[in-house]
Amino acid sequence: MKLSPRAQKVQDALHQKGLYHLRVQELAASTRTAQEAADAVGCTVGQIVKSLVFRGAISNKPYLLLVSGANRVNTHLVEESLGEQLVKPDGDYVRSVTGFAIGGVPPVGHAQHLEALIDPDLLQHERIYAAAGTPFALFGLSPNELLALTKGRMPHNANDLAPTRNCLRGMYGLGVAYERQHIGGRWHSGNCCPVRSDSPLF
Ligand code: 5CA
Repeated sequence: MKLSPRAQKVQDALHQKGLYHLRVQELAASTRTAQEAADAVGCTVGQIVKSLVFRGAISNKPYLLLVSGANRVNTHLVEESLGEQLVKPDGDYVRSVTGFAIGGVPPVGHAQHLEALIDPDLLQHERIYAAAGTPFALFGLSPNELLALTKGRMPHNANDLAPTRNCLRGMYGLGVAYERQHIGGRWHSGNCCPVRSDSPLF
């Protein structure tokens, strides 16, 4: 079926990035909120990628926070990681930097470049779902594809490690951090160790 113009824009952006197998789906049910999106595709809310736009108070630049639908952003910790305070912008700002209205903001295909930060909790799922331009559109992808599409970085631990061996600690509930290593373009499982049960930034 023919996609609506906003959803088609996201599909085109996926094609431009060479990910031809990723397909935007327009649904009859609302995907405006993470819970509605999860209900519409039949996944858990943690598998929904929230695409949240913030503005740097000093740099004035927009940041894209890609957050699991199960989590809330700890803005103080993100501010510490970025080195500047964040302002939650209004809908007009979100539309001007992304080209999309709140409720349908996708992780790709924006009007301008947005530096992206990714919630490590998204990496624990095989398949995740992100908004695709409208409050009725989504596309499914793997966490690695989200990393590749957005060039997003994990806002903790990943920074100071060599690019060929990026380690990160995703939080896997029950106070256990599961260490993974990114080697040669693939994620490898590492050791399990007990740590704080709250995710550092999200
Ligand atoms: N389609 C769904 C699931 S992918 C979606 O877009 N969810 S979302 O979480 O990425 O986008 C909605 C988010 O936009 C809300 O969580 C909230 O952080 C933000 N938002 C909602 N209303 C406003 C507003 N008036 N001003 C600024 N941000 C808002």
